[in-house]
Amino acid sequence: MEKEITNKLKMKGVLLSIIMITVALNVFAESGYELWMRYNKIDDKVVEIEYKKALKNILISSTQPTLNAANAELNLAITGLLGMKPSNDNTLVDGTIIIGTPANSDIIRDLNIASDIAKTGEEGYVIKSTFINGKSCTVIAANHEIGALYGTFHFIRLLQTFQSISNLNILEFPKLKYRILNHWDNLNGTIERGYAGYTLWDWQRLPMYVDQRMIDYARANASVGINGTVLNNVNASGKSLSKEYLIKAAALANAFRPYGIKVYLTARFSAPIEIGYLKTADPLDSTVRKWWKDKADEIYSYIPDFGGFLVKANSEGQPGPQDYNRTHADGANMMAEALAPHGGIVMWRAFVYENNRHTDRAGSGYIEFIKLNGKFNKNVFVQPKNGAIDFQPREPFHPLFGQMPDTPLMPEFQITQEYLGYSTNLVYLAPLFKETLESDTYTKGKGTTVTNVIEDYQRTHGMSGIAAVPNIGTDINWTGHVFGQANWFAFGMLAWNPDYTSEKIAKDWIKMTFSHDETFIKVISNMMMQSRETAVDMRGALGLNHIMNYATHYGPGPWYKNLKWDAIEYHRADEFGLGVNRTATGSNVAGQYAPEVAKLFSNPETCPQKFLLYFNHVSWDYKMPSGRNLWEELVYHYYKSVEDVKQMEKIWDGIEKNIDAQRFNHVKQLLKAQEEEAIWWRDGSVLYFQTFSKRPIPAKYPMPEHNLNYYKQIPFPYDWKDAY
Ligand code: BDP
Repeated sequence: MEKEITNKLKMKGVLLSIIMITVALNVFAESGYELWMRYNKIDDKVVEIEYKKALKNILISSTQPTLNAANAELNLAITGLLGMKPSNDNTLVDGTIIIGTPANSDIIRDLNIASDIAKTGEEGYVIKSTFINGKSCTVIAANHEIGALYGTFHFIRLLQTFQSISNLNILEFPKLKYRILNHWDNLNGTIERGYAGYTLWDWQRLPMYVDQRMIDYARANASVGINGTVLNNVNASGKSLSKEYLIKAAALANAFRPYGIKVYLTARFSAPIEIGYLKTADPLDSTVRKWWKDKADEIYSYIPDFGGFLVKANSEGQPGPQDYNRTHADGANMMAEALAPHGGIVMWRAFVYENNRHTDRAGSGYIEFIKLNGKFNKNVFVQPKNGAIDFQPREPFHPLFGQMPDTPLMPEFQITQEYLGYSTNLVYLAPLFKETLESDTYTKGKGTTVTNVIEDYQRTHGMSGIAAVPNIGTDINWTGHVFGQANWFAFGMLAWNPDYTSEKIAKDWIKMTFSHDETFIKVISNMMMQSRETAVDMRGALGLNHIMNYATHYGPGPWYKNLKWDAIEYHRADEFGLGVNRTATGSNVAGQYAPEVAKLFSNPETCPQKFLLYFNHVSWDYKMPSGRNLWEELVYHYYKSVEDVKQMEKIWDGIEKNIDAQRFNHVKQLLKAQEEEAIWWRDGSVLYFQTFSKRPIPAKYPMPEHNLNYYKQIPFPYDWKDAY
């Protein structure tokens, strides 16, 4: 009996310690909700000592809401990072951080930094280490409060990445004026091509209830300088412009305002008919024009700093001015006129193509818009996607960049991974964004990059901008895949300054999100940098694109055929070879680029390998620089992608000790799913293209386990459209 009791007690002891261990582990478990604004206690003594001296007191010059937000954020950061709450009073002590503008702070006004501040414009800032009355201080100063908030976030980033803050002399301002997220959120709560849950906007409880999550969303955006958000899908419902929804949108605008984020809406072109009960939406009809003017006035009565409209017109079935034989410019200018008195802008999308077969979709946007250069009102942006087809894993830059000098262009990127394995796949997108931004358009001679082109509109038109479709939803970690957060972060950083490097952004993000361990940073940033190439290899290297499953855009579908759309138009495989002839002997999309670029792309010998099959139909025997022929090269890339995903899994297994179990397991499971998708793509695609090439898969590779039919029939894991 006694023995039994002892045993029971022993068991209890074991149980208790198991429970204690679990509790201890859970303390470190992290959901990812904090994003990169994760202010965990610093574990480096040297850094901690420096920071403790420099971060004793925060002095803000007024209680204006944006400065309050800066104050609250810095308090939160210091308290978390140092485990010590700073004081918040007007006494100058050693280690005071002063945040404000010359207009509301005597201290800042009296400092000799007016000329520096003057250089920072509407949203920039200065961060300076200095002595005031013999006390060592850090000053975060700007022309406007929003600059001070951005400066505060920059300062916090320095702390999170363990930079020295004892001798700061920073002057920053954004390179682009409009830095916008285009949410594809529907009023029913779903998100088009969103893979991280449902919409953040709680239409049911707005405007009475504004969740804390709205503030955290605004903090995250402000921390990387994003200054605008389009709330609703480009495939819009007219209802978004009804009074009922405008009042709700106004509540969001109020929540975002202190963080410098303006609200925009997608305007459905036929809204005057649907919610205004007019007979027409003809942009040259005076009643329609008046309707938009009145609508704009109404919107501004609820949201005084409303940003403007985003419009998808005459594209994929959306209504537009061409329904009335008017041009895109007619449509855009009508809306621009309504918004102009209030300072609003129109972002008119150039993503248009005929849904017919036998036209090369890659050329449609250019054909439609090039003739409209200079025909738009002053407050209109034309918005092409980064590439001419869609948000593919890899496309050359859109030919409109550099060729519409008289109409500002605002490129649109996709952060959500519509064609990149959703939030199941680890794909770091900064290299994709940079690839477009750094492309040489040659439109004003060699070295006219897309970045130069879009930045230059600031000089010529007083406006410049960049936009992206985000990957944000109601998932606890916001983006579904914790690594998806890096893409939101990277877009913001590049929107602020397109010259930042992908490596630097990745490394900062890793430090802020995971760990300061040097080996960890090195292996994980290398893995991230490689991940985009892997994503491309997986889905068709060498310039292939748009050969995914037609309906879901997940998994392979180079075999797809229906009445409107055949995948073969995107790859043109035949017995001779592979690739789409877009040179002068084909659809001549290459000819839409500057002559130097057209020449480069039109010759397989000079065309960058990564775009080879985008522009050229090339023989299966074509000798690639690697010494392999085209068939072998294609097979090589498909096989490499699977190996690379396995390598990512190995790397991830190796860092288990560096991070919490929750995020470790989260990524581990997703990498496994990514491996399965890579095998599906590889085996399905190789077997399919083999039916044309009639060449063997080199014997060194493992053969596909099943026949082609098997891969064609693998069902998509979950198709939301069918899931009612
Ligand atoms: C395509 C998407 C579609 C979007 C469209 C767009 O498949 O859902 O509505 O782009 O950007 O990539 O308008």
